[in-house]
Amino acid sequence: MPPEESGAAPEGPQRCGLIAIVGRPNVGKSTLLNALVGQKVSITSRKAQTTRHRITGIRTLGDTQYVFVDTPGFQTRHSNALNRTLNRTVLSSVSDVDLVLFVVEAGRFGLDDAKVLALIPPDKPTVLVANKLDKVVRRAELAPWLKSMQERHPFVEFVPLSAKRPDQVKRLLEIVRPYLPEQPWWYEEDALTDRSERFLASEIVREKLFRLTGDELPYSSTVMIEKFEEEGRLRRIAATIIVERESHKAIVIGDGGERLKRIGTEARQELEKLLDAKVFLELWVKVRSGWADDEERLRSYGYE
Ligand SMILES: Nc1nc2c(ncn2[C@@H]2O[C@H](COP(=O)(O)OP(=O)(O)OP(=O)(O)O)[C@@H](O)[C@H]2O)c(=O)[nH]1
Ligand SMILES: [Mg+2]
Repeated sequence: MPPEESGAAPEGPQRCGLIAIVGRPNVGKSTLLNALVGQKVSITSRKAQTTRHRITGIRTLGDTQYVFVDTPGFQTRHSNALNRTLNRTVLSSVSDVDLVLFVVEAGRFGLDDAKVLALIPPDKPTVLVANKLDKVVRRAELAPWLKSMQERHPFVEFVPLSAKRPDQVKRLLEIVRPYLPEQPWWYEEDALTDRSERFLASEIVREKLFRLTGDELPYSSTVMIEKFEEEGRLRRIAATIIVERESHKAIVIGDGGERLKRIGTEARQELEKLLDAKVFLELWVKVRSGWADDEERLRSYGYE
């Protein structure tokens, strides 16, 4: 598309590239993605293993279109079919990108981090993003830690930041830009994600489920959209929350249905903002034991 038609800066050619965001669970990859895109496209929570899918987030600034790929935190602890699937997603994301953002918590590098780093080919340009800088109390210890990180991998840049600080995230965008090749943009200038509204709906319900059940509910719960109907600016959505045990079902429903109601209300409010539409949301809870270790079922639930 010629620049004059796409609204790009007319002076030069367009830049566009793929950037993978990888790291162990819970380091803040999805929070960073949302900050880089400037909109929530990937769900986040205190629970490890929140992200289950490869999610694309797009940001177009000046002549550059950044196409970020959020990935599930790489799993090393349990080997069930779900985790094997998540790990395949991470591996396939790293192979064909222009740049990798390897995310760790500032000042920390454990075995889980090392296992992920070992998967990144040394010749793939990789930026070390030391996130959660706001939580580092002893700033003086950060310089020697960064130096030790230099010895672990040929990183092309070192960026300590907090994903919750927009000014610091903007700097990261500037650092990334030169690594993206000159080529025409792949998406419309205002595109935010390649995911469908239906997918976003299931993710938002899953986020509220995770956030409102705290540590009581094991991570192996999922959400299936049974109905997604568009009538002008109205969306009629029915979703089923799938859990592994009767006891989990009771947790999700809560006393007198209170918790399920809250999950529904919070998900609906957020979806109305995200989709810019009125939303009717129906929620159901079903028990299906062993789904997280059943390859065939995983595929039917949309895991690649
Ligand atoms: N203090 C602080 N907390 C952060 C920062 N970035 C993320 N968090 C928190 O860290 C937790 C995990 O964030 P996520 O973005 O879901 O982490 P993730 O790496 O995507 O996790 P998985 O998808 O499970 O692999 C959430 O509670 C975030 O609010 C940060 O810069 N500072
Ligand atoms: Mg995530």
